[in-house]
Amino acid sequence: MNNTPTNNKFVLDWIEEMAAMTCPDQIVWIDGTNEQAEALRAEACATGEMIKLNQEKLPNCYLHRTAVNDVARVEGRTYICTPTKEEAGNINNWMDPAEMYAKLKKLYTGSMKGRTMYVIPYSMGVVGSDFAKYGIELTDSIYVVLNMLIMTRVGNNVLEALGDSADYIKGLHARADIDEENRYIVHFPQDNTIMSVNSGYGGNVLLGKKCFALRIASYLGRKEGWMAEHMLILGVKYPSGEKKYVTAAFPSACGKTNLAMLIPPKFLSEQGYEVECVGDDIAWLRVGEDGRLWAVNPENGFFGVAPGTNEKSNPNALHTCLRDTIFTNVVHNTADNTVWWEGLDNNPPQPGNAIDWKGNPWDCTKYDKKDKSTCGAHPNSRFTALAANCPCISPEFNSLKGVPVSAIVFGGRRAKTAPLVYQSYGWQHGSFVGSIMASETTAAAAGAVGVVRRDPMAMRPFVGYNMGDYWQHWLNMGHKIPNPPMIFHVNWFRTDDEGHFIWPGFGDNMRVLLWILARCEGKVDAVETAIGYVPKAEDIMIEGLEDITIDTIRELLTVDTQSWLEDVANIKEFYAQVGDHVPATMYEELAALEARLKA
Ligand code: GTP
Ligand code: SPV
Ligand code: MN
Repeated sequence: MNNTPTNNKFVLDWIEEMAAMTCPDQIVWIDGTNEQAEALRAEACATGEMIKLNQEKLPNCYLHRTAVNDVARVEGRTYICTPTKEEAGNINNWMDPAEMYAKLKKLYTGSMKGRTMYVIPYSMGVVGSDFAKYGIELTDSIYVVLNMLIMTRVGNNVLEALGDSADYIKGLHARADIDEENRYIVHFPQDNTIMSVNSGYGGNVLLGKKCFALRIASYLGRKEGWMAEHMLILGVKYPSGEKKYVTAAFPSACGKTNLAMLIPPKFLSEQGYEVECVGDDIAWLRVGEDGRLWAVNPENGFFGVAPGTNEKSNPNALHTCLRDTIFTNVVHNTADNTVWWEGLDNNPPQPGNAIDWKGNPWDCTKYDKKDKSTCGAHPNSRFTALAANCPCISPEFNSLKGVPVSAIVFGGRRAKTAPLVYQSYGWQHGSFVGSIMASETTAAAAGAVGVVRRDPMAMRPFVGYNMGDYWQHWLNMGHKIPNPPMIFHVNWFRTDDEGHFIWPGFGDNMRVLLWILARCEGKVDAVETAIGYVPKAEDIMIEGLEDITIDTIRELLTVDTQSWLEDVANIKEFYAQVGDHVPATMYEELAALEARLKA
């Protein structure tokens, strides 16, 4: 290779090896400049890979449609290839590394013939900061390049920071035939390597995101004494100007982006309360010199769920994606060359002016909420937008040391069991609360929607090693943080007998955040129950809420012993499935919970 922007032998040798296997016509280094990105956008529009949208209404915005069989992460085809199956554990798919390399080699061989291999040097975290980790993704997809330019920090400065070190994560992505039967998303944690083939969708192919920043990073974090978590990071600004930071782990499509950018209810905004967004999906957490836990968001943008995003639910997200954004699998409004999705507004583009996510004419009058096949936008359609464009982005977004965490919040979609909010007894019990998290499944992953499944710490699909060892790592971290955050659990999704959400959610979740932070400061009392501390109903502010009385709050806070005992039975099954590596401490916590429920 001539004229390479680095002389790093580890990088050059690896690229040469991958190119020898995949046989691209040419290799192009991505330098992070806008000129290069512009040329790639033009090329993608010329080939039909992207559609340039109305540049007055949506400057620098584009639309992309994936293959119909390629619309979400595929957990069944995601592998952790550690030398032994035990290291990957029972929750991950595993295959012997040698066997997997051999299988992949067949799929990659010649896969880039007639195509270009792009070399993307990127950083997770601010380049040069203590938190930053570097990666290089090789891909034959312009869509991936343009998404990575938004989602990560890309450019020659990454290569400069890497110097001649071998300490980077290798990622190889080839679209191949987008063949579902041969789709693989594979991690080799011991080799710092990620290999993805036969997909062109989000989390399967933007290798800095779930593959690196969670699966590989969680493995590194355990080895190096830090944590990589599926968490948003937000700052609450008080009228006094003081700021407190909260991280929250909810499973995919359960409200992280929404909570991270929330706008407080009017009566609180008027008093001067504000929320600032540091991150909406991933947090890397380290113990600071001051004995507190500090968080950074390693990403540079948001890959957010489009449906349901509107001026009322999440105005900040909506404003973030009005420019410099790539939309994936939403409706194309051909009347004015803009985009639309279910839940944006009540004015869907009319028949004749609407193309659905599959690229077919779409008739909004045939839309039936209960029949997903009538959707114009895919339920997991997304926007890729720059964090810097978010109206409420935190001034600490680019901070080198991150932000100090006061509270960690777990949560999921539970129609019945979990109350609106409860507080754990401390780090150990809080880790247990994380381990027993459960949620009804969503469209963010392929498979059935609405089935309750256990999703510990919202990390079930993202832990790069044995789940039991991951829980032990949580417990161990507790001993290393002299001043640990308090740990809570929330549920915005409790339903009434007709199946409607009882809690208004979205901006009104601020009311729960304020209770959480008041608990951290010891400023408010609570009621002790079998599962933890629950608020006194009068301590959740209901000012300005229509249809919500103190009795509604009481209902939202009830802990139903019978359904919790059923949950305990289900947790036992899940722990047995996780297997031998479940820490004894977790079983002790489970026994203690059961005893309290039966008392
Ligand atoms: P990933 O990007 O997949 O990790 O998802 P996420 O956790 O960031 O979820 P997001 O904020 O995009 O929300 C997903 C869905 O949950 C959207 O349809 C939202 O409208 C809905 N949602 C978010 N917050 C709330 C809430 O407080 N109440 C209710 N009822 N729905 C919510
Ligand atoms: C998630 O599924 O949690 C996402 C979207 O954030 S993806 O990047 O596809 O994983
Ligand atoms: Mn996510």
